[in-house]
Amino acid sequence: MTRNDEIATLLEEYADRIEAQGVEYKHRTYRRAAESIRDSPEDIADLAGDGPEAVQAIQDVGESISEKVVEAVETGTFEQLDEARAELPVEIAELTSVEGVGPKTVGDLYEALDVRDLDDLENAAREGRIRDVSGFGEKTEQNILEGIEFARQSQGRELLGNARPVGEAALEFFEAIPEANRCELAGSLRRWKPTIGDIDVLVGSDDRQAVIDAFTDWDEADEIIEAGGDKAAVRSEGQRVDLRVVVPDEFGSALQYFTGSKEHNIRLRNYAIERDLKVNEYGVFDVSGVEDPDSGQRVGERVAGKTEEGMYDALGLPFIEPEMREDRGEIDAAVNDDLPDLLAEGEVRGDLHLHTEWSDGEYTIEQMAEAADEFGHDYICVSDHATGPGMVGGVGLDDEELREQMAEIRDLEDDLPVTVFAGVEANIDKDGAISVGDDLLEALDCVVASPHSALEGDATDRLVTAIEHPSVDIIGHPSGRMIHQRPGVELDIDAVARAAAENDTALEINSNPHRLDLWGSAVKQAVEEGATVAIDTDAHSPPEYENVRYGVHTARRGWAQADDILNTRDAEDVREFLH
Ligand code: DGT
Ligand code: CA
Ligand code: CA
Ligand code: ZN
Repeated sequence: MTRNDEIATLLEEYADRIEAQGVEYKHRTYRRAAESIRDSPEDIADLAGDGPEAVQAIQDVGESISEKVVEAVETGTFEQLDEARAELPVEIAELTSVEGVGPKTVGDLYEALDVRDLDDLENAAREGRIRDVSGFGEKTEQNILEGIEFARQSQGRELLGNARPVGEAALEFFEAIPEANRCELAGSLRRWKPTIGDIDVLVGSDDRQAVIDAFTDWDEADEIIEAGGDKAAVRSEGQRVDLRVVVPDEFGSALQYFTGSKEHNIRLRNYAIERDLKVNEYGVFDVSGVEDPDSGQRVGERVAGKTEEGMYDALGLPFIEPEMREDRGEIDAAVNDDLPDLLAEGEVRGDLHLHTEWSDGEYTIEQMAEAADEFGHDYICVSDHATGPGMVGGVGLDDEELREQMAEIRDLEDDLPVTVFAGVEANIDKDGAISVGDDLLEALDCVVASPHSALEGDATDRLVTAIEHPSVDIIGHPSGRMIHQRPGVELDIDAVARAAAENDTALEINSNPHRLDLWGSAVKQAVEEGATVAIDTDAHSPPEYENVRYGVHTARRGWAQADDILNTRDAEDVREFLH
């Protein structure tokens, strides 16, 4: 976590705790301040060093919050937070990680049943005590039980968006060590899985000890879990980082082995055996005919191992990109020389789903357009929330406001550094209807329609209905899942993708690391059915444009090529698709 994240997290914890205690409104002020601090490019510790007034330069941070921030930067906490923790001694983060359990619920269940942590909550639900608390019922109790199971399953795995920066910091560290001859991320992080069990780093070196010693001295290592021989593990930002050091000559074979997936490696090994070759973390060996007289095992001449390309080449295969190594047919495709030419990071030219201060974003249309230009995009679509099912707290715009916004975009258009499509993120209701008037949908350049409510059960028909609406261009975050929070709706992806292909409606890969929706296997199905895919960030602030890489690598996990992706096209071709 950066310092800004740490401070924001403390303010959010405080907001949760006062909300749990029944304090109205004030918690929102804290949440807004937390969000601004998290998004601010200024280092909060630097500002705090100059005193509370300097901290107030950040949007939404007033006098009282600025003082708490200074105290938090100096001491790691602040007085009122400590008091709130003492008054309500519950594991608030753990409890609110359960879908459907918010701070209010935590407060109520603490008062009524002395629920303090996840175990208490689970016991209370299993014993049927929650249904008797005023305001709760049997259905809520059942939902809480399901939510607990989901929260527990996801415990211990980190979001890709949190793990990637830690892995990259480790990589940068090893790149600066003279004894490290080569280094790469491996494991699920190199395959860009949506969640990461641990971070694997591989270093090639002739001086293992020097590399391990340096690693245990790494500034970002908060705890040394183990160290010795050819491996070490430390904890950084709460995440386990596994290091393995191999001799440079075995770097390629070790990288291939430790990238996984295990399933890919097993299939590759079996493929090799049929060809009298043996694959392991030390290389590819030709074992045709050679038998060790003592052990009876076949040992052979080493034919590859220095590079990963050399490994696949020795097996007669083209290089298989890490994102594809999930045993989803990639070895057959390689054998048939039928591997896709995967989309690359630089090929995405615009972002078609983002928010401004008109709804729940924090920045103006101009600011988002300028930031997009700086990021390297040619176009954006402003897709603020419409009112309707799933929109709480007056976030969404009604049709009149959307018309005003469209007029403003038309007005600004010529002075903006990128093409700006006037759009909306409309809601798909439980029957598939769209929460904006048809004539307005028709007038807008781009309509993103997304599910935000009733996110359970099968929603295939509902999405197909939305896809068939003549004005809908993109289905945003199709399943509505939130990783670690809720599974989202069930979908027959093939049916959804077929409808999308037939109706020229794009399916989104939402690049927000909490969503990654659609995900790899679903993207693969969508692409096979001929659907067009849009990779969007759903940015609410400029730094979130950077998340597009998570979408790109998710697309690669789905075997997508540049032609499959709507926003690899130029602005004119996108406009034509939107028509
Ligand atoms: P994770 O950490 O749970 O997100 O997933 P991975 O894929 O990073 O798994 P991890 O860290 O346990 O191991 C890294 C890689 O090492 C894994 O992708 C493949 C390889 N590996 C580990 N254990 C085995 C094994 O028992 N058999 C084979 N063939 N490969 C293994
Ligand atoms: Ca791993
Ligand atoms: Ca590992
Ligand atoms: Zn949305």
